[in-house]
Amino acid sequence: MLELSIPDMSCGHCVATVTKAVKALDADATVTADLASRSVSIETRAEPKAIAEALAEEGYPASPK
Ligand SMILES: [Cu+2]
Repeated sequence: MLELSIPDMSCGHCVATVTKAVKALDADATVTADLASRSVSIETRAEPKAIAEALAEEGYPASPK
């Protein structure tokens, strides 16, 4: 389980974009977002580094919690 802090994730649209970026790497990934704390829990087999790069590319820099 990957726990990331994504400070720029501020609404449902952001969550959708973040989720889509993760699923593009791993269609079977489970993304659980918590807007209040601007964080996500990701269940995936993709490399954490690849996830972080994909999110940064979408405009949502993430850092480990
Ligand atoms: Cu948003």
